Amino acid sequence: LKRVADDVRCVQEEQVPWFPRQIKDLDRCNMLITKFDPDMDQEHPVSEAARRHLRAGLQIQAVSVFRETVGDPLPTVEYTAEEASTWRKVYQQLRGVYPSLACRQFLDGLQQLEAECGYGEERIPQLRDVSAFLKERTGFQLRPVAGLLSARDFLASLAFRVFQCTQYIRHGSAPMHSPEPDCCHELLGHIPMLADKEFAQFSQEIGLASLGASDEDIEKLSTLYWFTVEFGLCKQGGAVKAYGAGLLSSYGELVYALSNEPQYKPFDPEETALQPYQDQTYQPVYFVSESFEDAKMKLRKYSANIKRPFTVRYDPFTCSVEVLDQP
Ligand code: HBI
Ligand code: FE
Repeated sequence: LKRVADDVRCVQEEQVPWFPRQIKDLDRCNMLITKFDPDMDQEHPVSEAARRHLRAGLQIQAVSVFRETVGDPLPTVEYTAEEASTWRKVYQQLRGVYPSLACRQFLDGLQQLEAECGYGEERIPQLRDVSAFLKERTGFQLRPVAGLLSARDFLASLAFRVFQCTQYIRHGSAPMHSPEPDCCHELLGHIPMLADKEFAQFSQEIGLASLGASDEDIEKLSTLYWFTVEFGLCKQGGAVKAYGAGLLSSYGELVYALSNEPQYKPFDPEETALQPYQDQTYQPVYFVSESFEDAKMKLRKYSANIKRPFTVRYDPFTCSVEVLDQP
């Protein structure tokens, strides 16, 4: 009888997609989705330097597969004068509108980064310094990545407070737009928010909810991620402010999102998870949270309803995920 029970158990376990249990398992979470091929796309030219970084990124990734841990020092990149000038343009333009359009948590984070981590228009911050800064604030660390990852791999890393981060910069001919994540998007959009404790926990919880989830649930979590972490708005002091990285790293969409044009809906995970989205132009609809705390509570409730034959618990002492059978 016991053998039969064991067999049944094995069959059940096989239905669960593989997921990382320890932080070093993230070296296997590196499935790149190449939506954008710099050699094919005429509309979004990539500078020779960016191409070099893309290639370097790919090498970094190939090397990291064989590394024991994600904690190795991040490579330092020497950016060209043209790249530094792109950064300056992006920084100057966005910095000017942040005080009126970005949420308080973002402004606090950015101010700390400017005071303590070399943020400014003069140079592109190095991921190594930024990672050390974040580690002290919220326990998040960065890992270099060569481009868009599969949603499953990207979300899984968040469960371990690891943020997979591109290191190359967008082409200088279109400083206000990038079809793929680049370091302007990561450093200006994501990093200041990841320095906030509440937001860091919110991000980790999306990651934990994704571990071993079905493809369908990954799709929903990915959509939730899109409308919160990337394009989220929240209420603050009687006004609506931006906290999404896709907004905070794109001048045009940031201004548009906080104008009267787009439609607003209250953030409700059940509904938000089903909202179709596209990544080619501005969003027609944005979801507004009452506060981060509110978004986090709602997401937690949503995650608890995702059907998995087990529950996961993160152990910060060992940086690993404990898997507990559902009673
Ligand atoms: N990959 N490198 C990278 N950066 C992201 O921000 C990212 C990703 N893959 C998927 C993704 N974001 C989201 O669209 C969600 O699907 C998780
Ligand atoms: Fe992003």
